[in-house]
Amino acid sequence: MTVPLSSRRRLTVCATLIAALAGGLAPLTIASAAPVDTRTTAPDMAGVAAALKAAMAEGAPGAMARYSGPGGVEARTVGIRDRKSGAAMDTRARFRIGSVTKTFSSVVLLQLVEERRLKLDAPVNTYLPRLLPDNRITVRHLLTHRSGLADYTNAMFEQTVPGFEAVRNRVFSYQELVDLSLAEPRTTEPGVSYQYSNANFVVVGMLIEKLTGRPVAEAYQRRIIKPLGLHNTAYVHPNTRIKGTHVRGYLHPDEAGARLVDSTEQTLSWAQSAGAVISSPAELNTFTSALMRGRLLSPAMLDAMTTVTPTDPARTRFYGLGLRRYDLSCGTRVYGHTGTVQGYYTYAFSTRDGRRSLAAMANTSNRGAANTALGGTLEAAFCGKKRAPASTARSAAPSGTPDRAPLPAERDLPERH
Ligand code: HEL
Repeated sequence: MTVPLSSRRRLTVCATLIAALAGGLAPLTIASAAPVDTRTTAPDMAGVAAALKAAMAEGAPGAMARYSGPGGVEARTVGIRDRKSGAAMDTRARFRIGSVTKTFSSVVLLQLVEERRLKLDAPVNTYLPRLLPDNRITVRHLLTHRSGLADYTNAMFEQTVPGFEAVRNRVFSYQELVDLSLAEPRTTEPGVSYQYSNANFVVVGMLIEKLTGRPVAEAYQRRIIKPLGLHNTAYVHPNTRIKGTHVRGYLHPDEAGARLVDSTEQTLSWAQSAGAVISSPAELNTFTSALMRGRLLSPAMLDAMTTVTPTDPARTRFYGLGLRRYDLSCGTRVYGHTGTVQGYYTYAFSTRDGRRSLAAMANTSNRGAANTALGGTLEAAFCGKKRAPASTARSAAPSGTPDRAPLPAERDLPERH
């Protein structure tokens, strides 16, 4: 029997609440999937370009954005993608997408759930015996950043450039990364609070490899890259180079006025399934749009993935299963992920119906103001020029926040949300 969509959403919300309560968790506010977005708002591409320029004014050598919607594709570039050659930013160029990789990993794992090869609410140790010191940590806790596994990258990159240079050519095993996390105190009891950690998606990678018996690269290839016909998207770990036309990444040192560090070549082994995918703006549009259109997951799994809880006090940001939701000032909800790896900031989001998508990147990092400015592309692209009626705008925007204020980037907030 087919369950109507609205009932399925109610069921998902109820099931999640029951699971949370049964697990003895702190009560959570569960926000269900957004209704299908039928707006046809045209993107404000001048606003998108202004946000890109603002990212440059904040220290990015270049930036670009590509929007795809019912009216077609629009792209904007500013600045350069290579400081040595002076080559202009180019929307055909590949770059490192950082934690947008987490959405790829989540899709693969949720497909394995669909295939009944694992259960979301089963302990991780069921599949990876004795890996974690707590049998209460479930697969869902990993995907929602509620496991309490410490983020070993905070210590690793406490000093930005020395931290990066110490790992840029290193190849870690998954176990070594888990050990780094377990050497630190856990940040929450399982399931109790959202504490973003790369360690969660390292364990997701281990689960994928254990259950498929193959490297994660093959899983991304077989389950996402090939079916969607992506030719510029790859998981190349531990190779350090980005093949083909690509954007070079420039890391800001902590010391004011110090020269930018070209951080393009690195193993990304410190992140692997938490952050090592390379892609392009068009292919990120294709990926987030296909995901939201249900081309990668069943309706039930997509409902699970888009069932979110708030991560910030203003309640404009949410996290589902390896997926963020941002509620924009015009009332539009967008789903996707952000990414920060040395030299690259990325945003890749789509509306819930997958009809509109935006990918934006700037070739710098450790410069929060540039990332926040880049985030302004979301408001411009999805809210367009027209202001929403006051009542809608007020209900979605945090009080006192102007309609078009860019959302601050996650690491620019005083606490990590
Ligand atoms: S951090 C985030 C972002 N995620 C997480 C992951 C990713 N990236 C990292 O963990 C890299 C952190 C170091 C980045 C480095 C820089 O700016 O290049 N910073 C420093 O070294 C600071 N000392 C939550 C922001 C996400 O958006 O999900 O990507």
